[in-house]
Amino acid sequence: MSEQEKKQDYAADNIQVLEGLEAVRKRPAMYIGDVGVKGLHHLVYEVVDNSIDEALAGHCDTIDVLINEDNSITVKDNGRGIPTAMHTKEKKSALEVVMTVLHAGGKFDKDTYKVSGGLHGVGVSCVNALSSDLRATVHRDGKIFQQEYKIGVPQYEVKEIGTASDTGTEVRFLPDASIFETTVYNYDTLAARMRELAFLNKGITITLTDLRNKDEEGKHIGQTFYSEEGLNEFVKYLDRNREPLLEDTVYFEGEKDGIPVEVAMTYNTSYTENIQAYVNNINTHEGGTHLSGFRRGLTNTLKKYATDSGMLAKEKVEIEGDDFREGLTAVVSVKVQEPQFEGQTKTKLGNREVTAPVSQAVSQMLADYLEEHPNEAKIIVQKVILAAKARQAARKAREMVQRKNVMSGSGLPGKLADCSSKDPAECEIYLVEGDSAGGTAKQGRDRNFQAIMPLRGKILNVEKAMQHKIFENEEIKNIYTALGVRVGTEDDSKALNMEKLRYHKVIIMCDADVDGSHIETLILTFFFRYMKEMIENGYVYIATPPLYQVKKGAKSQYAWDDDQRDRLIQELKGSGSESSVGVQRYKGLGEMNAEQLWDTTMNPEYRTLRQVTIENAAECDQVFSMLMGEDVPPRREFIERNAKYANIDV
Ligand code: 0RA
Repeated sequence: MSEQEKKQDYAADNIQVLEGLEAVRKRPAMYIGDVGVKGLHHLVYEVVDNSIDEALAGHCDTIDVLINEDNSITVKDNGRGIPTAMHTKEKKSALEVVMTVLHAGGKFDKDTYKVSGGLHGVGVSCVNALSSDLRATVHRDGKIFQQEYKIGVPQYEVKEIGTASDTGTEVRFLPDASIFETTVYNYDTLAARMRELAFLNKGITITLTDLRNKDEEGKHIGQTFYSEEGLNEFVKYLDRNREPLLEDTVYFEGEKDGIPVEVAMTYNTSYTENIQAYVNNINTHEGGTHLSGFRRGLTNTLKKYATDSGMLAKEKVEIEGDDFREGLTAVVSVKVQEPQFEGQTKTKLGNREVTAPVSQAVSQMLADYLEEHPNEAKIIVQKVILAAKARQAARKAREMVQRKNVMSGSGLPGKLADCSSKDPAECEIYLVEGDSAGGTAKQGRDRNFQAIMPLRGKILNVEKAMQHKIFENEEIKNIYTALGVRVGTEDDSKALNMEKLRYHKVIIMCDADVDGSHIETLILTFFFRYMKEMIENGYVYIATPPLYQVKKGAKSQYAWDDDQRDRLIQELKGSGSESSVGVQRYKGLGEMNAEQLWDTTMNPEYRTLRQVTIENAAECDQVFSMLMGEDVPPRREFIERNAKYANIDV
């Protein structure tokens, strides 16, 4: 082949490649979920996952992630380096194939156990397609190789640029600003994921460095994540603000029926259950077969132990699966070759063959533990019995709520000002802090589709209360009744039955001050613990009332932050007439009249609603337990430092 022909051939191949990557650019959301903040961060996870795979194959122990000054990202590992030899079929360097062909990532190394991979498992070529610039550098065979790309298109053939005494891969990419709504990376979001990955894959050192900012001493912000004990430490980390019931965590690691299973669990004094289940390093929010396996193993083993111990007969209580999970914190992590993801958000594991191995692993680890720790075993059984008694009381309270619904007239709470529409898809309910603001909202609303329900003062802190107290609480009963939802479905006694849900937007509207933010957190905690499905379906929102009104004569405008306020003041000052500029700081919703509240906060044409999402479930649980739990000092510090929620992305 002549040089000329070679060039043409190369170009022809590239056209094919382009077709694949063009599809990614046309419909990016199909490949990475969305083009918002989430998708932007997903790019990093996708690249890091490749290095994690290399580490899981035993060839790499360090991964460095840098947020560069221009918001580009560098991911560097000390693995074998992506192969650079000519790929015979594709007639180009293997590196180029990996970087430019969709799903080509794992092709070259069939023997390694490849199970990592982002939720969408799309590979690094996707990241390449969505980057305005990307540079891959490989240290391998004593040499340094490099290739650069623009929106996935190679700018030159893979070239040798020097010699190397080490091996590894470095990928630096700049997300395409014409694709992503935002291109600014959030350090805390990346840190939470890197920490999680370090716990899930013990022995790997992951560093994160933010080169955009320096601290007072002129040093860049950064952290190193490393876990010697894996899930054992993960569980301790999740429970770091809770009071432990057991001294140690119960731990299992091994392979069952060819499926790697790792489990760690412990009990604390709280009433909440916190089980995080992972498949191939992905948090499966919706659970699935591995979680069923965990529950089965836990229930069977504890039930047998409790029965054999004679403690159950003495207390005359019937225990159920739920009772074993009060105050339980656990992490289950399995690796599955071909995971089937199902469910609303594709985070529910469907593979049937996974249940038995996990159940066996849990049974074995727990049976061993109980036998070796009779004192702790007794503490656990006592806790379970207490939970069973509380559950019976809670059921009675809950049945009262639901029976009342069926019996009395409309069955709706007296405080609810309902809307006229009965189509849930267009209906909204505002949960408003206080009766006075509730009154204003009732006057200001569009009654066709907006319902208002005032909540009195602080609602119950569900993090600290036992279950039956929660279902006896007036405000909480009102929320259930107004929404039209019930607890318990056919296959899960704790799941939320949303068949009769009356509104697809639940909007929490609180004062924009410290108290308001606390009440907002209380309500969110309640939704997170008892109506998580509402959040997962994207039905929960937070209203954003303005902080200031800037006035001059008859002209008035609103500002949501100090910068905006200052700009408005300048604008109005510059606008001719004699009268002076006045600024009003809204301390509460009550200071606005009905019209102002409608204009700024309730009118769908102008308002900004922040949708509540669960970004990082493990971290989220911790944030709520810290904000609302027993341990007051860290809560105060957290609220003072940061009135919003670290990982509940609103
Ligand atoms: C396939 C084969 C080999 C290495 C890799 C993939 C590899 C990929 C990535 C992605 C990021 N870091 C990586 N490190 C390695 C090597 C096969 C061999 O050397 O025999």
